[in-house]
Amino acid sequence: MSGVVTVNTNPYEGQKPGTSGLRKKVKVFLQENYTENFIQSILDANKEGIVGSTLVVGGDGRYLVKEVVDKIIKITAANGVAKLLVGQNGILSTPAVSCLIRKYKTLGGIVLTASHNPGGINNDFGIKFNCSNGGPAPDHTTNEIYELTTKIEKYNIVPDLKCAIDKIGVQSFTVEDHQFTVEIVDSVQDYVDYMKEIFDFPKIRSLIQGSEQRKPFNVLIDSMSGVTGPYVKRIFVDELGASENNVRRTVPLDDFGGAHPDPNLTYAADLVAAVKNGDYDFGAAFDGDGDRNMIIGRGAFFVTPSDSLAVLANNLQHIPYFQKTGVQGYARSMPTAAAVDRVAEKSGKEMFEVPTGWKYFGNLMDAGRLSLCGEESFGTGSDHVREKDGLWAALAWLSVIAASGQSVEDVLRAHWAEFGRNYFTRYDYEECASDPCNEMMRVLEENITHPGFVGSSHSSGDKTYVVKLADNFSYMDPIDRSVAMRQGLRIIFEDGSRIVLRLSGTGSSGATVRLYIDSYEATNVMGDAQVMLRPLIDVALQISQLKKYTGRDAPTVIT
Ligand code: VG1
Ligand code: CO
Repeated sequence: MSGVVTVNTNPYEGQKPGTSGLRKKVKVFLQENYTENFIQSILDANKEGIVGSTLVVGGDGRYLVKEVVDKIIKITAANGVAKLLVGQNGILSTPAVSCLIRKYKTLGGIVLTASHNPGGINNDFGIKFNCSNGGPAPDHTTNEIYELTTKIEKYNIVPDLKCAIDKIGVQSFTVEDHQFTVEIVDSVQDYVDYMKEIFDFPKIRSLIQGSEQRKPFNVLIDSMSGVTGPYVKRIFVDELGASENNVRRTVPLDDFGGAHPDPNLTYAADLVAAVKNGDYDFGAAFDGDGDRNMIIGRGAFFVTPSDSLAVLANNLQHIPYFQKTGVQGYARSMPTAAAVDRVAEKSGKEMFEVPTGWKYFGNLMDAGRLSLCGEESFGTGSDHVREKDGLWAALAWLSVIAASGQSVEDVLRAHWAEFGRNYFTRYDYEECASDPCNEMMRVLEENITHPGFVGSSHSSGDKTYVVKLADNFSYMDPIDRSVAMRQGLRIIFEDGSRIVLRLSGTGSSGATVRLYIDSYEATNVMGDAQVMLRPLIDVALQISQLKKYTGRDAPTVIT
């Protein structure tokens, strides 16, 4: 029998969850009681349901995950939780956590990840709470958690409870007068079973292996040393018959091999090079926790996430899951280009525009109004879970290709020919000084909301843009009527082109400025996005005075 100890503690400043959980440097989490305070606050925010509940716990394998899993086991035991489902060695991808919460109908889950942020002792760690629908906690819950962290005085822990998280199976403990059970589960099994229900695996298998009519479709799948490695091996190699040469970086490393586990053209440049120079038909990469995806075709033809969403929206009939459930509406985050809106219009489906962050999609899915959604930040997913899902997106693309018989590039060309093209680019200025960036946003908001800004003209080269609307985006959730204010500055021009600026809410230090640019062309669809958008980028840099405030001549990452 183990005893509960109540430990006195003091609040830490700054435990406010951002776009997706609390993310800080590992060394911040290592401060005395820092992590304990936050976990106790998560449990306290769920006070009503916590005693006797079941929770899912897992993370992306980064530095500190195992230690924090151990703390969570000891703290939840002391707070009356009845059972934990923990991924073996603490490993669970973010979509797999969502899958487990929903399948086993638990109260929620705790996800240990800083997602696409680098890992290792000198980099980032993160903790996120997901609710019983499997999705990230909504703002009112994260605000409550934060409020609790500012006042916390004690936490409960069972310090001498010893649980082996490397052994699959059930371990039971008597904690004072209650039973506490930890079930260590295979990290991938439930998720893989679910993917086999959603997709036609035999069909994707025959695409990859080839058939009498078609030569093998050669894929290169890159886990970027993140959590998806074991999932990729099980799905692509064991189930779909790809070879070991078709997968790379599939061993999760606690520092992601020193790389930035973010699947974009900059941080996944070596995948892009391998596909460009090799005989590959398809490349995909996922981020540290497995919720993001990047899709490229033969010759490293790049599919923007906004286009990816639109193409999938237009092709859901090829996926068995949607044949069963039907397709309700679509949604995208505000900065995401509006390509999917055109598909919604054609098919007469509802279309929603929500703030940045996956938590804003959950209510719409729970209400049965949303089937497919995405963000420009390499996030795509459906109502099969309540997180974006990188592997799901790759399997969805392979389903479309298996059905159409076309290459990735041909699928896109056909899409643009039918719908026109939303050219899109995003400039990230990472780790700038915070104060000048805040000042830039303040001044910009003042300028663009000033009477007279609407109707003003802005020129670069031979292009002139006239402002139609400018604001700081706010959103009212159609289901619970909650309001999210100040979600990004947007300037919309008369021809429909857009400039959006916001500060990142996932960084762990300094400020990251994100500048999003998009513009629609009905017929001129084969241009180079950077060339097509250059005048609009120049206008954005003029209006925002970004160079002056950040001191940066060029962005860190261009997508
Ligand atoms: C970024 C993206 C956002 C995404 C979030 C979490 O947020 O822009 O679209 O939902 O990361 O993704 P921000 O606030 O830094 O712009 V993940 O894969 O890091 O959980
Ligand atoms: Co992620």
